[in-house]
Amino acid sequence: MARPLVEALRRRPVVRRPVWIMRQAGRYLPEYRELRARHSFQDAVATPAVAAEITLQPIRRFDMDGAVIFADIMTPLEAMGVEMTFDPGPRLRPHTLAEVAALGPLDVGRVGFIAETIRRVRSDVPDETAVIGFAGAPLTLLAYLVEGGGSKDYMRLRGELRADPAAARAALSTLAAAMNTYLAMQIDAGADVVQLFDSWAGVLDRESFRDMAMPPAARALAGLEAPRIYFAPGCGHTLDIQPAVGAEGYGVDWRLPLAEAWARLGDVAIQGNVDPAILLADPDTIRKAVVALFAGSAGRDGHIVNLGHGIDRHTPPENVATFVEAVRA
Ligand code: 1CP
Repeated sequence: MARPLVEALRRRPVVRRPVWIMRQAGRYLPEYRELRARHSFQDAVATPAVAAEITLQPIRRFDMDGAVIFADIMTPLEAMGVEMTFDPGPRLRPHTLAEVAALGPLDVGRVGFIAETIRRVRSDVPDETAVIGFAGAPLTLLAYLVEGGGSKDYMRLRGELRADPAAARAALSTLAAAMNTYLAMQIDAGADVVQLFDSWAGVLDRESFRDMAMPPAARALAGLEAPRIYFAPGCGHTLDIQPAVGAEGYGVDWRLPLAEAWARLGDVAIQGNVDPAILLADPDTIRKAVVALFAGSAGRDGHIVNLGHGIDRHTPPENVATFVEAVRA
């Protein structure tokens, strides 16, 4: 049967405009916090019954059009031998570019729990709900590996890219090959759509983005047999060149109006772009933001409603309900 999220990515007319929210499975939900009190983040991800349950929590509450698998962009790197903890974001030993380039290929047997979670979710969600697999884009994964965790401005990463572009390309190419294998495995297991998160590529200038973020992202997405979304927040300055990564759809943040972002991207599907802060406001403000969003996509097929970045952990769940109801109305 036709899944609205898949149809929108193909830029076909939809029976209802699809909506889901990045980070919809997570800390703003009391039922998530309750489960996390009994399982560490990594145990929850590696236990398909728990990960599938967390994936389904927002679907049961809000009937989203997409169910994003509960895992982290760093999960496949653990299977490649990179040790880390979560507090709440990833913490690891800073790696050199040469160490990253030398990481082994991804052994899909070591991420079999992800395939099992996908199979469980696919069999439990309504037929019209799309299962969304995902991976981190090579540049963003390299950012965490080089810095040893999240960072304000990714200075160390940017310094390494400038100092040794050839070594950086080798590291990015190892990560691109591994993520391509990882995404193909998720599609084999039943993911209907995949998203590549390039969360920190926006720290790069336009030429570095074209040179260092886009080619490995294109390799990570190449040849996959499901519609693909590429999401690089903070990248208004690169929207016009992004379609060369070869995805069907592009996520955009809230910094530009949807119509302006779409004009820069051209003839592709678009996902976004409500400011997550809107969901901290009152119901009327939320409804008005949805009306404004729809006005910005007037007459074009290929819009997936989402926020411009992940949902804030302080968001009241009833505001998410108001948002989804406004989209459906
Ligand atoms: O319970 C907890 O304390 C763990 C918090 C948490 C959660 C719920 C982390 C640690 N990761 C996740 C799940 C997660 N991460 C999902 C699946 C659930 C869903 O989307 O509903 C996804 C798709 C991600 C992706 C992810 N992880 C991104 C890309 C999206 C984005 O926000 O740009 C990034 C950058 C990460 C790194 C990460 N992992 C966790 C945190 C808190 C962070 C970001 C903060 C940091 O860099 O320190």
